[in-house]
Amino acid sequence: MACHLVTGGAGFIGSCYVLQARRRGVRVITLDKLTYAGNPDNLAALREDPDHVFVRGDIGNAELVACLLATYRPDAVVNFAAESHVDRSIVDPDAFVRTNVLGTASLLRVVKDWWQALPAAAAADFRFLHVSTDEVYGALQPEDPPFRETTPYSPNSPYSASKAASDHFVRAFHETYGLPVLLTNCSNNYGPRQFPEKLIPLVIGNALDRKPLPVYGQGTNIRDWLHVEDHCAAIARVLEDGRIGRAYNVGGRAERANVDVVRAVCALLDEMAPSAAGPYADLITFVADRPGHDFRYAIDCTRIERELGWKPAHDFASGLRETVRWYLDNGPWLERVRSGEYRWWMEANYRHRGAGGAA
Ligand code: NAD
Ligand code: TDX
Repeated sequence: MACHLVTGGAGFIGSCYVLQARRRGVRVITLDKLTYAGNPDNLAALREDPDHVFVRGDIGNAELVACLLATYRPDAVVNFAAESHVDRSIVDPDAFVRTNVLGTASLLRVVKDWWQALPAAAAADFRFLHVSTDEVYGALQPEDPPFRETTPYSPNSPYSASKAASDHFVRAFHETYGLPVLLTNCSNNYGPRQFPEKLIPLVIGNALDRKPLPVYGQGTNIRDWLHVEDHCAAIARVLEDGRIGRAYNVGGRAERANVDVVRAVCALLDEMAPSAAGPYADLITFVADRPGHDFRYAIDCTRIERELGWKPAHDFASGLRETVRWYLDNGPWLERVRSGEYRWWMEANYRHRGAGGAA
């Protein structure tokens, strides 16, 4: 039975990957620190599953990682663990350096030491897949072609700078030690179980509470949206047949201006959870912009389509509808993650923006 060590598997994308991998019959060891964004509820379906092991811990804990590798002898390490929110990286960049840069570098070193001691056949079959982002490429203007794997890195936020640094370490471990690495650079994900600091679930939660829906700047910034299930299917394809040392861009070919995404969410809520107080779009509030806000991201995913035959299965309209439905059907999940630390974050990020208190 194949076995994957999945870091950050209690987060939004990692949990989707873990659930998919278990459906494919892969044994999974999840290593997750359970930061504010990590949520064991995301893996509740696997509580009785003997082929899923959950370990709470830090990717930067070399002893723990070495012990997990020696105990479970995984065929692949899939590294999702990261601080992932751009606005938080503006408030506290150090945390991003600790996990995304130092944590990834430590993980690579421990994996490399273990991999070098494997018998030849196991060493040849092993893969280290690092999950990265399109944000490492910087920002596009409206007329620019989408990011390709050859686009030079030009990160603008502490978050994207830390992800770019981690990507460079991954490449360096391949060039220097021959570690069989793969990278994926993905666009904005959406879908069930996304922490509600990110645009789509934040808007759903605030709308249901009749709170302001904070849109940064003019709402004209563009993101390329990909359903999380499609992202995880792409990672599985890259692990199976990706060329060692290569990066694969993954995107949804679904560019949308932020304000249009927020309006689309409002229209779905008007239909599925109508409010006597009026249309949800009345709550849209333009607030102070994100410093250094990248204008546009767009992914050219020709390489993964041509080489590996991957294509997204969801279109944005139906994927968004299904996502809104999930949040409406999972009120207790949303309420639990919006208690505690979340309240502090909403106060810290939105009070000074002039939204009249978005939380
Ligand atoms: P998330 O914030 O929802 O989850 C991150 C997970 O990592 C959490 O479970 C957290 O507890 C865990 N974690 C954090 N620090 C850790 C550490 N030091 N050791 C072990 N676990 C730790 O993030 P996400 O949206 O699921 O993103 C997952 C990965 O995908 C990240 O690497 C991110 O950069 C990348 N990515 C995200 C998107 C997106 O749109 N969300 C797009 C492209 C790439
Ligand atoms: O309240 C908000 N209002 C708003 O207008 C928030 C939280 C966001 N925005 C804007 C900023 C972005 O242009 O919406 C867009 C999407 O914002 P986020 O959901 O914070 O995502 P983004 O900054 O684009 O980064 C995401 O995609 C790439 C993920 O968080 C990253 O982890 C991933 O690497």
